[in-house]
Amino acid sequence: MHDMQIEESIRLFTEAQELMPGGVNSPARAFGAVGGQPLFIDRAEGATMTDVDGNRFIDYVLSFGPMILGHADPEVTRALAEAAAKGTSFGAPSPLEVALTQLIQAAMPSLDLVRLVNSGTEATMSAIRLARAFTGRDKVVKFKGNYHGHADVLLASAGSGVATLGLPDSPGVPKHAVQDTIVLPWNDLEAVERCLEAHRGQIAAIIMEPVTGNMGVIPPAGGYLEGVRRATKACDTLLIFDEVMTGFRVHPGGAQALYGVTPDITALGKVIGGGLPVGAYGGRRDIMDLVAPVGPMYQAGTLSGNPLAMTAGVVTLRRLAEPGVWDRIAHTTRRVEEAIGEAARGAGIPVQQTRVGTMFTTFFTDPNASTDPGDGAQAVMQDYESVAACDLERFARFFNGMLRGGIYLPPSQFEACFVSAAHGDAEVEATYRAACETLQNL
Ligand code: KE4
Repeated sequence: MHDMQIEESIRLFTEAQELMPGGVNSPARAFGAVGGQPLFIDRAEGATMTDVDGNRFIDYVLSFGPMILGHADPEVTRALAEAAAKGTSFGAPSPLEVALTQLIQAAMPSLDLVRLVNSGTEATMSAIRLARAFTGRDKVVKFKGNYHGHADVLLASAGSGVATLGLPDSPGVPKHAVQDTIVLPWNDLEAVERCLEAHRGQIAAIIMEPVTGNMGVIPPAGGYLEGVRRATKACDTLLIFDEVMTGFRVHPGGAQALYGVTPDITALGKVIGGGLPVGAYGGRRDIMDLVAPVGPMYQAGTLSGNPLAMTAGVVTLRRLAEPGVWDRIAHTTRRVEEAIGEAARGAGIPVQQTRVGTMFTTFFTDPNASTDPGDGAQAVMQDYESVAACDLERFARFFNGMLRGGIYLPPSQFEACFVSAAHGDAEVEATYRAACETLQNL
């Protein structure tokens, strides 16, 4: 394992810390949970990123999901250059917004109408406002370990960066902003049923990551999504799927296609912008008709639907819709998971692996540890507590060993790994070798 030379990153990080809080523009990049300092990236191409000191990495962060075709995809890059030459923002509608929305609806027919915005946070914040407007109710339910961006109403026991930073309720979020936000354990249908009963007629919506990514990848327990759908329908509470991460990642049609459960509203982001700032929310026409200018629910945005993000999104979604493209990425994802699993077994390191579609996580916990004394049942990663109980120190050593081995993983046990169309045999092999070297010296 070569020791990396990161002098230029060190110099830049020193400068950056005098300019930006923590020297980063998102805490998820801060390496807070793994030690060391963030590396400053100079360029990225295909499955790789190269930092300012010339260190090259196979990338499984992929901008925390968006870069599903790989970095600097030639077709995306060419299309962006052509689009930029035609103007970058009009403050007026463009045909590209129609094209992207058609591609979203083709993949997710439950979105009768779609509103494009500029981030996943905007998408989920607007979805909550819409649900409250439609139902006339104020209470919302979210789940511990689920992260939906940083809107006040949802920044309660969030996952992702907040969980990693151990700040379940962020300072600056006034009590009244979250007084109607109920936080339940995820993957616990009885908890949902009890809550809906206790607050009968008061809950506007339940919002969830249908497959979590912000406490690592955790699929829903069997029947969970169906049960939540049934329970919400029975009391006219809307179901919001936050598919900002799972959209086009767990299935070409998102978790709603994978599990056959249709939400009332869906939030999207990441992949649909192909690496440019984007978000979207959409759903049943009778609900979306409340959104201004058709209805009274106000939401707006200077750069919403801007031509560059639309261009990158259109090229990305069109490519994903080509026969075999998405399946090949999912196949490579399975091979990467198998490679890491084989290396862990070879090193005698207990891990629990999860994978759904093109995203996966390696949890540093003993899969043979019983969840109930005496029954020897496998420890199943099912909720926030099971992730928080992982050996986070061992994860940090794994992260740093893989980094030295040329593999760039998300710097937290509470994040998901992503694979792209640009990852192939060479990347799987290199990942296997780095995992063997790292895990044997863990
Ligand atoms: P953005 O506002 O970051 O575009 O999206 C917020 C969001 C909403 N919903 C889900 C399910 C999400 O995963 C996210 C953002 N994900 C994090 C990664 N865990 C983005 C990384 C970061 O915050 O830097």
